[in-house]
Amino acid sequence: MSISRLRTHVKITWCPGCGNFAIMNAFIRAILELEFKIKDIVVITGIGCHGRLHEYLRLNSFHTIHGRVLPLAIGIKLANKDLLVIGFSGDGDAYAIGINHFIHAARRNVDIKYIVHNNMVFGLTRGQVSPTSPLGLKTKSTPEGNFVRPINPIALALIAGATFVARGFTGDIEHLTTVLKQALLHRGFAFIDILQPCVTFYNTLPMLRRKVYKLEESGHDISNFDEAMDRALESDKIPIGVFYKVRRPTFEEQIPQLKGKPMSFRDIEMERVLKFVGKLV
Ligand SMILES: Cc1ncc(C[n+]2csc(CCOP(=O)(O)OP(=O)(O)O)c2C)c(N)n1
Ligand code: SF4
Ligand SMILES: [Mg+2]
Repeated sequence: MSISRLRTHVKITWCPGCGNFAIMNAFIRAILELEFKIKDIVVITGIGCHGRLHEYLRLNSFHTIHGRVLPLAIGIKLANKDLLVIGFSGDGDAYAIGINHFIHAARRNVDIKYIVHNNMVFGLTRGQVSPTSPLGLKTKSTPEGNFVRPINPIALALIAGATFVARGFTGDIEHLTTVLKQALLHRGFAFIDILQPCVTFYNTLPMLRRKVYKLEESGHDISNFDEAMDRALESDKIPIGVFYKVRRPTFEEQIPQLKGKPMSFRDIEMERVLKFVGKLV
């Protein structure tokens, strides 16, 4: 199957050169190379430039409100645990309004994949500061320079309990595809923060090209939590690749009621539902 089979005919409205193109192409390549059944995939997108992605993909999808990608993804996964559920957010979507969901999804180890397009600004609303904007960055909302320390999504995901934590870079599609494939194959909460330029409001590409290096070429042990945290806190250089991977029981595996057939394929026992509702009123 070629890349075009997974693309719709909807006209792409991203600015030419936007990092979103690389994320979409690497994602399609990962899906095709892993030969997943297309009918089993569900993509959820939030509000932001990244949130146009579902329109361009010929996949089951759900476009939700700003910051609520993870509640939707978790609900879909609990309703049908056989689906491959993949959420896409921007850095504003994920780390500002949606940050509570991020921490709890990681902590619970829900078996969903979470891909964050981190351009370090609010792109769609025309370039305001975001939780990952660096100190000093001048934006429309910080004309004197950002004075609030940025959060570190990789360290946060590790400390929250994510069982797969990685960073991608849109300047290296081959590498990004490999990282995405590993995330898609992981059983549990798989998180990838992807560094991408917003060429219109904050072009990070030259800086990123100077600073990134690949974890797998530096002897990093992905099973070692402390080592992963040390790498996550590096700032002079920017490591990309998988920081940490561990197998732990997923949220769904630990809920006895979810054993057996997916909930969405079960008959609804109306009598029991009414009895339960009756107890509440
Ligand atoms: C509840 C709510 N608050 C605020 C907004 C306005 N809004 C739309 S997109 C966005 C931020 C987009 O930034 P990001 O998530 O980083 O996505 P990007 O556009 O950079 O891909 C905001 C604040 C909204 N749509 N809904
Ligand atoms: S505004 Fe920025 S993030 Fe949005 S499409 Fe343009 S380059 Fe991409
Ligand atoms: Mg953004």
